[in-house]
Parts: sequence; structure tokens; C-alpha cells
Amino acid sequence: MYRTARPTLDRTVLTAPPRLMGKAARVLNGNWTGSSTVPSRSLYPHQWSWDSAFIAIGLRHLSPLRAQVELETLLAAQWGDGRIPHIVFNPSVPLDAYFPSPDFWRSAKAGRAAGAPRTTQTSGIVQPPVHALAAWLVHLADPGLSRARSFLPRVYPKLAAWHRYLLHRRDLGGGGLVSVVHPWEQGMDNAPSWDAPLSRVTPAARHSFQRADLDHGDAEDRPTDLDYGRYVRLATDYRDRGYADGAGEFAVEDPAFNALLIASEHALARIAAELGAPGTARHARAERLTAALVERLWDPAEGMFLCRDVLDGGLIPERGVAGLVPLVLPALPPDIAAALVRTLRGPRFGLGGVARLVPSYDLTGHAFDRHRYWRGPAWFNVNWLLERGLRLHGEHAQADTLRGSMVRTAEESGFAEYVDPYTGEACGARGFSWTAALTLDLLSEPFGGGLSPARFGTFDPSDRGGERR
Ligand code: 9WN
Repeated sequence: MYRTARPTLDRTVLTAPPRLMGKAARVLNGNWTGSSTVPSRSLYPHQWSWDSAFIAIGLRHLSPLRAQVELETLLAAQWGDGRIPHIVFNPSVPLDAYFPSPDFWRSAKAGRAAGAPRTTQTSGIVQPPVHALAAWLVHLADPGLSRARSFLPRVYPKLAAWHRYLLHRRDLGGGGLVSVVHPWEQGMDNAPSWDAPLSRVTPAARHSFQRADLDHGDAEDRPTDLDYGRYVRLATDYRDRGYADGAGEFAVEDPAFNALLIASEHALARIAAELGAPGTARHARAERLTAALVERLWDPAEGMFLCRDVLDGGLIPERGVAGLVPLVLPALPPDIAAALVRTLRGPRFGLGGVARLVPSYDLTGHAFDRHRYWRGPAWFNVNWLLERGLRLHGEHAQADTLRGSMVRTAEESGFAEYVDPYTGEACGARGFSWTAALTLDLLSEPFGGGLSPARFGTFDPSDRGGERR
């Protein structure tokens, strides 16, 4: 299934490590609060869910202990129904530092029926489930420490409950895949894929909320007020329904969100095996989910996955980078993996050609904007997933090119939140945590490490011991 071309190590990776790793470490140390890492001191001064998972993946090379604590802090804010909230608020940060703030979400009260924590304040929506994958990679960084602290036995039940929540409460389309109920849940907040489903949502009145992001970010790069009004409306309605799932105005099956769930399900299988339980049922479920993903979201004519609008039933004809993220899946049919690689290298995404990093949206698409949030610029977490996916499917030369570009751009941009996909010009916050963390990971594990086929992708039903050593 996997091609075995011999990996090469490019010069950037050979010469950059000590100096660049030091710079990345300084970013992560500066953003560490004592129990978790903020994505950015200025723009995002709390703990974010998928950020913490990516941060832990890099932090494990610096301090496996801190990486474990990062995930444990997030999981301590898990709700009784299993959801992991997308933000865990730091009570010492002023309310006006970020909007929507805790007094908007009112999690303890509005989320009581769903089992929100009583004292920790959180949001009520979720973000992509990268956590089990992160927990597995963090364990692999120092299995001795992990076992001494009973890291996996403590996090496994919480991660299993998280996946149960998604699979049981969020299958709003009835086809086995998870739906997101807010663009912020998918993590690519302002992607053109949301435009059509969002257009049905009546925006909250402009005077009813005060944006904080424009104090730190350039308005030209951020979502418009109209889109923000719709985000606020959706979140308000969800809150006012007590965060109960099922009756909202927005429900979309997204390929990246579901692919990350599947990758995490494979990782949970590895964790189960490490804890002495067979992981076969989880691997099998991950393979069934992969089949559902292909059946519901694959578009052969586009050579990529699309989003499905669950409320009108149709595929959304927008080519966002989320449709390429399933490349991280080990059980993807080889012809589909090959088609994704062709699309990545073609004119729409420009890998190895016109693009320095893979853009968040089709370079030739009608909504492409090289600087506006998730409508064109390149993000490091997405590029990291694609780099690991290319490697997983044996595309080492492409992966090497991408890795070299990411490392160079991360350094030149001052670990920017995102960059112009053509030039690498920095946009958004600088000193952004997941950019620093994933650069550390690329430098420390140039061949894919825990995500290499031998340690992650291959599934042998007789393999009950997993990674136990
Ligand atoms: C809303 C923290 C988060 C990331 C998201 C990114 C942005 C927040 C915002 O920042 O979203 O959650 O205010 O725009 O889109 O992916 O997790 O870094």
C-alpha cells in the first residue's frame, strides 16, 4: 500500500535545527502560562482546544512533561457529555481581552444539563479532535515518563468519551460522519465553504457585540462584520438551547474534521493496545469511518473531498484545503490518495510550483484572497498535516519540499499565525504557538516519527500488542 522511496534530508533541516529550535522554544516558553500554552499572547490569550493538541505535538520534543500537562489541563475542562470545549478561559485575563468572553458563553449555567464544569469557564462549541493523536505522540516521546505518571490510563477514558460524544451526538446527517454546528468548530473559521450555509443565518445586530480581534489584527485580514454577526447568532442560539445538539441552523460535514477524528481513532487503538486491551475494534471503526468519508464527501471530478451541507443535503462546491486533509489517513484507498496528491500539485494548490506553502483555498477560486482569514493564506498546522500525509503515502520528495519551505517560512515570518501562500509574507499574530511547535516537530522528526506507516498507519488485525515495548 505504501511506496517505499527512500527519504532524503534537505539542507534546511540539516543546518537549521539548533538555532531555529532555540527560537521556537522561546516562543513556546513565552506563551506558557504554567499549565497550558496560549496560541498568541495578544490575539488569543486563553487555551484553545486544537491549538493545544498541535502545541503538545511540538512541545513533547522540548518537555514531554509540559506536553502531557498541556493536554491534561484541556481535558480537565471536559464536559460531562464528553465534549471538549474549544476555549478554556483563563480567569485572570480581563473579559474584554477576547470576544466572545466567558460572560457570553455562560457555560456553567447554560451548559449545566450537558455537564459543563462548575468552576472552570469554557466556550460551548468544540474544535477538531486532534487530541488522541497528540496524546499518542506525546506518549511516544517519553514512554517511561508517560508510564510513571499513568498518563495514558488517565487520558484514555476522557478521549474515548470525547469520540463517543462526536459519533453519537453529532451524526446529524445520519450517514456516520460528524457535523460541525458552527464555523469556529471546524477551525477554518472564515472558509468560503461556509458562505452558502451561513447565508441562511440572520446576523446578530452589529451593536449587540463588541469585537476584540480588530484591536490586534488588520480588519482587511479578518472576517467581515456581517460574518461575525452570523457567528454570534449561531453561538447565541446554541447557548440558548442549553448547548443541546440537533436543532440548529447550521450543520456541515467537513472532510478535515472527520479525517482528524479518524486519525485520532487509529491513535486511540494504539493507546488501547499499549494499555493491554485489543485496539482492533477501534481500527476497524476508523476504517468504516474512512469508507463513510469517501462515500459521502469524495468528489472524483474535483479530485478532492468537499463539505456536505446537512440541512439541504448537497455537497458545497468550494475547494478548500480541508478537502485535502484526509491524506493523513492510513486506510485511504490508494487511487484516492494519488488523486489528492495530484490536486495538491496542480494549479489550485500549487505544491512544488507557484505556492510557497499550500493555501487554505483554491488559488484559482472565485473567493480567493491571499490575506483574508482562511480564504487563501497558508496555515502551518494544515501544511504540517499535509506534509505528514504525503510521507504516510510514500511521497517523500513532495514532503521534503514542503517541509523545507515550512521551516524556512516559519523562521522568516517570526513564527507567524499564517502567511501569504505565494510569498510567505507574515500575517496575523507573530510568535504563534502551533507554528513554533510544529516547526520543532518537523525538525525533530523529519521522517514522520509516530505518524510513519510502521508506527501508525499499518493495521494488522493480529497485532494486539500495538506499540507496547
Ligand atoms: C475562534 C486560536 C484560534 C484557532 C482557529 C482560528 C482562530 C478564533 C478566532 O484562532 O479562531 O476560535 O477568534 O478567530 O481560526 O483555528 O484555533 O488560535
